[in-house]
Parts: sequence; structure tokens; C-alpha cells
Amino acid sequence: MSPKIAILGAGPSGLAQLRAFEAARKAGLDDIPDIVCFEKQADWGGMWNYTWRTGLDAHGEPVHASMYRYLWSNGPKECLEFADYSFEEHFGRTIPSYPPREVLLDYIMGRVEKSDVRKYVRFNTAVRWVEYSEQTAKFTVTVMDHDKGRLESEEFDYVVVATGHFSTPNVPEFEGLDRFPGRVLHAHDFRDAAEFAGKRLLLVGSSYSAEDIGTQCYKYGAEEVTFSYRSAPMGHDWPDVFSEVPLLTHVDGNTAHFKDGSTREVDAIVLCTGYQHHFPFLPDDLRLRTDNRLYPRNIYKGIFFQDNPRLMYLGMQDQYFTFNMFDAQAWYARDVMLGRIALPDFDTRNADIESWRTREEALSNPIEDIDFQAAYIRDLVDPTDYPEFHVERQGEVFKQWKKDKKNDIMGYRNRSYTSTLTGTTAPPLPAPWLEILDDSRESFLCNDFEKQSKAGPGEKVVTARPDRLSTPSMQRPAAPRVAAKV
Ligand code: FAD
Ligand code: NA7
Repeated sequence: MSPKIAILGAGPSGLAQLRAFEAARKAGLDDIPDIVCFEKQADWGGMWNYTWRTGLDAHGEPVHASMYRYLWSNGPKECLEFADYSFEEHFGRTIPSYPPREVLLDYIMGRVEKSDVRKYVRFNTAVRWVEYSEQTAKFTVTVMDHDKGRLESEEFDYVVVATGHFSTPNVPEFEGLDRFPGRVLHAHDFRDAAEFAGKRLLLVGSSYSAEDIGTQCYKYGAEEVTFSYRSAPMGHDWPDVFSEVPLLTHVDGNTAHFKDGSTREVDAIVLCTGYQHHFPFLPDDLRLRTDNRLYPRNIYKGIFFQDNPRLMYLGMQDQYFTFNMFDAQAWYARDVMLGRIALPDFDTRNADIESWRTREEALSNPIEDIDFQAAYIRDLVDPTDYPEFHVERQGEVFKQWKKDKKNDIMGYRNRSYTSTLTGTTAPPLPAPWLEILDDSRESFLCNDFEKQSKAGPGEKVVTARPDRLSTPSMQRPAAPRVAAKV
């Protein structure tokens, strides 16, 4: 009898798992397992399913999204491509290397919408609890079906946890925050940069969220941006209104005090202090405990829970690679569930985990991190039929991205890279990223990027709706700034 599989979450990782089984079906597998994907939101897409909401959703569930309105890809799309579905195939033409959020969502959804997998997803269904019985060798998954308004339980042979790990904020306390007269929020609740136009912002943290929210608020007119770091500054060559200072010690009124004795007057504070791996639906003996790192312990191949490998985790690593890494994991997990790959015994798995972990602990810079994650993905894809996508060459593109960021933090998104799938070099953006305030899908895709490539920098080629495009000015207008829509 074919196994019964529960996939928890329909974000990019859960969708990769669905797509992996679909690919097997298309390749001739008749005996497709019985699959149910539980998704607490009303639609799929996970983190990319943007919402204005913060706090609780319409059903009283914690809002999953940490995405913000004007987010653009923070890495080149050439490093994110699904091996079986290129950006060119999806859009029918080449598009620039750094697409905005809605355009990336369009791409991610394109692949699953062309597959016959929506039927597996139960939307508005939050997983409440998972239990394993040694006697039956089955998991019982209990969910709250908000459409039916009731709890339901069902048994499964395998459970794939794909609920993401950038949703439950890590929120440190700083003295005086309770009396701060301005807004204090975690990056998880940040939505609209325009809210901070004309404001002096303090961002605590020195990683992706701090960097991206800081640059985005500058783009939309923040007056001053101060980053406060715990371990090390980001060290970019920032425009004048930015500064990096050591860790915040306390706040007194509008005055923020830092470890080196310096102070700043600030109007709003955003805690960009990362996220927790949080699985409130898992008992202690099934729950992965880790911080945000490239190789968490206790999951063999970064997937199979050591104490019970019928429980799998997807996408739990810190991420350079994303969508194609989730695919690599999903194809491998699928082949184990289908009995095509046999897992070794506990000790062999443990030795493998430890050897990767030792390698990870020896990494000393982002270039080595990238090579490490590429090697991890290569280890997964080689035993499966996931199509070749030249992960090592994508790693080289990531290294170039790192250099481009170092050289020009406000302009790196204007760069173009070459797809390892199609060999095509992306066209430039129609204007510098800093100037494109309306980044809607509609506005972005109405550009004729091919003509743009030939026109050369600065000459903008528009095919439709010029009213919805960005201001041509190279200058940052005085605050407050609003999107250039008519
Ligand atoms: P998620 O996308 O988080 O999806 C998890 C899904 O599980 C969600 O749909 C959620 O509703 C569901 N779920 C959670 N709990 C339950 C439950 N109890 N019951 C049922 N369903 C549940 N990656 C990039 O490649 N490029 C970027 O530019 C980029 N920018 C990012 C910016 C931000 C602010 C953040 C937070 C992340 C960014 N990422 C980016 C990384 C992003 O996490 C991945 O791209 C991707 O979304 C991870 O997919 P996932 O499926 O593992 O998790
Ligand atoms: P990260 O990459 O996990 O970074 C968290 C940052 O927060 C990092 O700079 C930490 O400092 C800092 N941090 C964590 N705890 C504290 C405390 N207690 N005090 C001060 N600073 C702290 O999370 P991000 O949100 O930036 O990025 C997560 C994903 O979101 C990423 O993949 C993007 O795609 C978007 P440290 O350097 O450890 O000292």
C-alpha cells in the first residue's frame, strides 16, 4: 500500500515537496502516495503571500508573514531558479536579475499553478499537534479547520514539516523601550517603509533584515538611519545619513544610548534581531531545536529527524540558496518516502551529520559559506533525478553578488547576471533600483527589457502605462516621499 504523507505548510518548501511527487507522476510513477498539505493561510506561497496584517490573522492565528510591501529580491534571481522551470520559461522573456516581491511570487506560483497539485492543499487549516505512536508506527496530525470550524485528526506514515523559520520573532529587551515615545516594532511587523519618511530610525541588528529595511526606508524618505550591532558592523560604504554604532544599552525618552557611550535622537526603533525556529505543534521528542545556521544538528542530510526519520524538515537552514535548495531537499525526501533511497542506520547518519557540522564550524567567511551550501545541495541532487542546474556556478554568481554589494550597497540591485539554465544574461533595470518607487508586478512587467538592454543605461524604454513607472530623477527627493503613482 502506498504511504500516506502529511506536508505541513504550503510555502516554497511545502510546494517543492508537492512538485517533487508531481514530477515523479509525470515521469510515470503510478502509485502516487496519498498526500495532504495543511496550510493555515487562505492561499499558498508562504512568506511570499504578502499581507498588510500584523499580529493575528482573520482566524486569530499568528500572522505568518514577515514580508514587507516594497521588498525586492535580496539575491540574484539566477541563484534561485528552479532547475525544472526557468524565469525565462515563466515570463516568456528575460527579466532583470533582482525582481520585486510580486514578480518573484508570480514566478514561484507559476510552476505550481501549471502542475495539478492544488487539490492536495487544505487551506485555512492550522496544524495544532503531531504525535507519533511506536505501536502503529504512524503520526496523528491534529488540525484546526477554520472553514469547518472544528478540530480534526488524521493518521499518516510520514510528516514533512515545511512551516518556515522566519516568522516567530526573537525580541530582546532594552531598558527604557517601555517609555519610548515613538514606535517600537520587530522586523516581523514591518510592512510599509513610507510610514518612516522624514523619521530618524534606529535599527538593532546587522544582518539581512537590518540592511534591507534600512536601505528601503532610506529609499522611501527616512531622514536618518542608525544601525546598532551586537557582534560586528556591516561595514558598507553607506550614504551620509547612515551610521553604524555598537549595541544599544538603553533608551531615555527619544535618546538612544550605545555601548561606546555615544547617543542618537531617534523617532522609531525596529528590532531586526532575527527569528526563532518555533514549532508549537510538535512535542519535545519530535521538535527540532536549532538557531539560524547552515547545518542544524539532529537532521540527517539537513532533512531527516535523527530520532525518527519518518519526520522530515525542509528549509530549516540559514539560506543563501532558497527555492532550488528546497527542491533538492524535497526530491531527496520524496525518494526516501518512495523507497528509492534507503537511509543508513542511526550511527552512520550521526557520523554524516557530525562531519558536515565540523565542516560548517570551520567556515570563516561568506565565500566559504556559499561553497559549503552549494556542496550540501550537490550532495542531495546527485542521487535523485532533479535536473542539473550547476549549483557550483550559481555559487560563483552568489560570490559576485557579495562583491557587488560590498562595492555599492545602494546600487547592487542594478547589476545583471547570467542564468546557469538558459545562458542568458539578464537585462538592466529600466532605472536604478533606488528610483523605482512603484514596484508592483504590473508596473515592472510593462517594461520592454530587451529594448532596454539595447538602449543603454539611462535611456528608459516603456511599452505601456508610463504613468506607473518611477521618477526619472537620479536624486533622492526630500522627505516625505511617496510612490510615483498617478
Ligand atoms: P515559508 O515561506 O515561511 O512558508 C511556510 C508556510 O507554512 C506558510 O505558508 C505558513 O502559513 C505555513 N504554516 C506555518 N505554521 C503552520 C501551521 N501551524 N499550520 C499550517 N500551516 C502553517 N528568500 C529569497 O530567496 N529571496 C529573498 O529576497 C528573500 N527575502 C526574504 C525576506 C524576508 C523578510 C524573509 C522573512 C524571508 C526572505 N526570504 C527570501 C527567505 C524565505 O523565507 C524563503 O524564500 C521562503 O519563503 C521559505 O519557504 P518555506 O516554505 O520554507 O517557509
Ligand atoms: P539573522 O540573519 O538571523 O540576523 C539576526 C541579527 O540580529 C544579527 O545581526 C544578530 O546579531 C542580531 N541579534 C540577535 N539577537 C540580538 C540581541 N539580543 N541583541 C542585539 N542583536 C541581536 O536575521 P535577519 O532577520 O536579519 O534575516 C533573516 C532572514 O530574513 C534572511 O534570510 C532574509 O532573507 C530575510 P549577531 O550578528 O548574531 O551578533
